Amino acid sequence: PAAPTPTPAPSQPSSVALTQDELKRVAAYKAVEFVESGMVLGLGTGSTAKYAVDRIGELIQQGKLHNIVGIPTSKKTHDQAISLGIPLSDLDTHPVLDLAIDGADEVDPCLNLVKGRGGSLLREKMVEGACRRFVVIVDESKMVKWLGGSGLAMPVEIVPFCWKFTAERLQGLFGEYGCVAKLRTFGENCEPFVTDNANYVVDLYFEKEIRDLKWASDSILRLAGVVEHGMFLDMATTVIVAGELGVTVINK
Ligand code: ABF
Repeated sequence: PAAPTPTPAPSQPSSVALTQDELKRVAAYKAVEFVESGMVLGLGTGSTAKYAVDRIGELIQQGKLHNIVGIPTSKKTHDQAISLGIPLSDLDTHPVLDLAIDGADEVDPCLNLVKGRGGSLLREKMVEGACRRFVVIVDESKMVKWLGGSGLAMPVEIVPFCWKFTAERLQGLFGEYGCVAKLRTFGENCEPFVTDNANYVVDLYFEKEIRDLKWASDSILRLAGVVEHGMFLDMATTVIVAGELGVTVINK
């Protein structure tokens, strides 16, 4: 993709540093400018996407957007959208979406993504894989040289049955990349984190870059026990990055 120059964030004096939350909001509001009345919209999950969903709800309430149908990517976003009065549907009824807006955990220079640190990767991949345009909204901290390069997790959703076996096989696949696989847990008792689809998540950590992402994707998906992974390859059509110098819109 081309490397456009950022446009200054609206109504912000250049000397005032925006917080990370404010950057997320700036990116989200910019993405909502692409929303038009009558669209079927994929509604993302996470703290950045939340701003976009709030904004869509606000524009509907103000009568500035009409006949919107939202398809949420998680139970949490479903509840948020309901509370805002956004009409909802599902992929069975609307198998093709006009636009989806969602956050990401990492974006590489080719606009490949890591998603799913929020735990909603399966529904996100189903919904965002069904849309004509997928707009990703991030603050500049999410931009990486290579997927996994932030040192944070690459999530894989797996079935709970014999999860250790699946985690070990995942780790084994990427031995030469210094991969460590950890079951995602929460709370003092380290209970397994359970997704909206009643599955577990194994987080993969890499020491070295995997250059052949297609091979990595195919290898993970071939393992019985794996439901889906958080690499979103060649799916984003636009990435909106909010940073200290302003907002950059990168089109694929
Ligand atoms: C979702 O929210 C996920 O795919 C990703 O894990 C996360 C990003 O969260 P945040 O916007 O809170 O950083 O889009």
